[in-house]
Amino acid sequence: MSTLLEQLAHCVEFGKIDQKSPYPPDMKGEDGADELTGMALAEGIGPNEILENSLIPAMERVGNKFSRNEIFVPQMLMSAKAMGSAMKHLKPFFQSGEARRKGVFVIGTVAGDLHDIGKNLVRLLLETSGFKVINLGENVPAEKFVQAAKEHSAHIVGLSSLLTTGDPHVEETIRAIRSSDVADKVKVICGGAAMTLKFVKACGADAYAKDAAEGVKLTKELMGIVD
Ligand code: B1M
Repeated sequence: MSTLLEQLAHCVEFGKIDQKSPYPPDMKGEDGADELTGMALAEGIGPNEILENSLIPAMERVGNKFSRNEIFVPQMLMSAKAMGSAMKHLKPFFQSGEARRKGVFVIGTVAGDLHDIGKNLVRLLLETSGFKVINLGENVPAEKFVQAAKEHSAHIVGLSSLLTTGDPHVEETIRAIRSSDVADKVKVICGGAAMTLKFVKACGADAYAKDAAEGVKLTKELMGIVD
């Protein structure tokens, strides 16, 4: 892997947002995720490679350290901010896809959950693939998913959930969709660290996506789209 991608991963792992950011103290004055992502792109490293080989593995390491109580919420937040400053550079590449619309996808993070990085990646990739995406944001109550699906004549509703405490909200949201008058019009896809195929199937979802690329693939499959 290029040294630049390793440096970038280090910045995300340790929460170094940009050169001006005083945190972490031992990296004061050094380039951060902001500058390094710009440099990586200028060197011709592709946005997907930056994401898959640097940013996502770095966030995984952050999660593992948090699980082992080696870091706490403030450090996790700095990492999320560093990831955000990198994503700012990648976004235009993902958005430059064709404008044609293949279908309408309503997406949100379930009630009680504020994690948005993965959900926003799924959204970007869907948009690049030609879908119109209605982003409901985070901490979205069940009835808001149903209301948006109706209002926008959605083909797919996507739930993102990273907390196991979100399981009852996933269940409740799918139940609300299945008992509404859009029940036979929409398919439901779930994803996020707290989800498993077994759980989402038991809740009545149509599919579970382990990552953003699979989310797009399954969306196309459920809608019968052949590229
Ligand atoms: Co939180 N957090 N967090 N956190 N956080 C996790 C999820 C955790 C697994 C960390 C850990 O313990 N190892 C853990 C949950 C444990 C559990 O429930 N079993 C956890 C916890 C406990 C918490 C708090 C409760 C901590 C506390 O306060 N004590 C708290 C909850 C706040 C709340 O939501 N109410 C909290 C807070 C935070 C921050 C705010 C600090 C920050 C989020 C910032 C933000 O999102 N803007 C944060 C972060 C950064 C993480 C980790 C480290 C990284 C998440 C991330 O962005 N990953 C995370 C550990 C981990 O997941 N390994 C953790 C990168 C992202 C690209 O991946 O989101 O998985 P991900 O998305 C992927 C796939 O999952 C999939 O595609 C994406 C791209 O490939 N996907 C979908 C996601 N949604 C999809 C939807 C689809 C399809 C695919 O279709 C609709």
